[in-house]
Amino acid sequence: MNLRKFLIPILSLFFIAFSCKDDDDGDILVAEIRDSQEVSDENDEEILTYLDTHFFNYEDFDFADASNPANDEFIIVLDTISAINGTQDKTPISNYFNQADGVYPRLEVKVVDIGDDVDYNLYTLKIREGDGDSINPLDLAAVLYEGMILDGTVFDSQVSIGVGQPFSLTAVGTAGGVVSGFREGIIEFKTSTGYTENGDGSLVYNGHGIGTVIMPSGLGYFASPASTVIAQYNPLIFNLRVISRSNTDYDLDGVPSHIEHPDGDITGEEDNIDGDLLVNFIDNDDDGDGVLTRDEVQQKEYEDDGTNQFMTKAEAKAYFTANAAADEIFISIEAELDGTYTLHTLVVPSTMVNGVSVPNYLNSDITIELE
Ligand SMILES: [Ca+2]
Ligand SMILES: [Ca+2]
Ligand SMILES: [Ca+2]
Ligand SMILES: [Ca+2]
Repeated sequence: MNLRKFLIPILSLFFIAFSCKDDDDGDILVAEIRDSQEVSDENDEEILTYLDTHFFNYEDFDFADASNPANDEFIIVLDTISAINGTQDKTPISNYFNQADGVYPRLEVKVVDIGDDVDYNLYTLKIREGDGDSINPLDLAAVLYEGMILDGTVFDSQVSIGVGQPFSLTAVGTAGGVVSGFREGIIEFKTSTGYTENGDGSLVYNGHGIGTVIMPSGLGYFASPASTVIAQYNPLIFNLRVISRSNTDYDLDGVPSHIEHPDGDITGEEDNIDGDLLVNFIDNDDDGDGVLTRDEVQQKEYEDDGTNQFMTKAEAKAYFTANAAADEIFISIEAELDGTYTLHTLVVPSTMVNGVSVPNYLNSDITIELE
């Protein structure tokens, strides 16, 4: 299963609006889409109540040593605090608000703006942030997850990285994309550091981010649920294990998208250097100087250290660390079919402008074309 079928079908909003007929006189009744702010406020109340009345299986996780390999097999289980099922002495999730820096578990709330003038509260329960790489909203991400509504009914889950992964985190609400709350939750975590193979062919990921994200319907499916389990305006919960990330390069200029937008947003002047209609990560000439970005940088690849082929990712990474030029940045390490690895880098020449080093592909005064 994957999230592709849980996209926000924008067109269906219009379909719903015209699909209800009045049997009496044949007039078309328009099923009104509710006000986003009103629903957001209502959802926030529901979520806060949930956080006060639910706990997770914190006794199964070693918080004293988060990197303990035993934690790599931890699966989050959420349940209701109640006398009936004998869990009235459990600690509610809401207790983990306002933890001191670095103390886990921790419950965080961030305000997400999706451009409709509503401030959506997204709640993230971090059990372990993750020991691997940070994730940028423009990345692809591979994630294990379980999606449910507040009463605990599961509408989707993925327990192994397979078909449909990794997700494009950028393509919100379009083919291959995810709901915006899913993306905004994922980027709060870091990836695994690797994996170990069990004898039976299954994998255990190591050091991955583990947690739960709870979102109002405005960051989920709002009025157009993509599953019969989900009602209109239902908040959503995703239990997450964040496994890996990979680069995108939507404008094929050789510069990975996450480097073109290190802060992940596309709202600042720095996100559209030449001020045209295209933000940097979809603009093949970022500074508008007539020289394509791919000609102002130089893509390089290494298959060996000068003598021996790279037989592990670690070898290729170590070679980069020891040998990269000052203006050379790491792009990726690619596994080849013959079991070796290829290191991809990018040379990004820069020029000092008012005491600041600016890449030439972002500086229209410099038009040097590289080989
Ligand atoms: Ca690019
Ligand atoms: Ca531009
Ligand atoms: Ca240029
Ligand atoms: Ca330039």
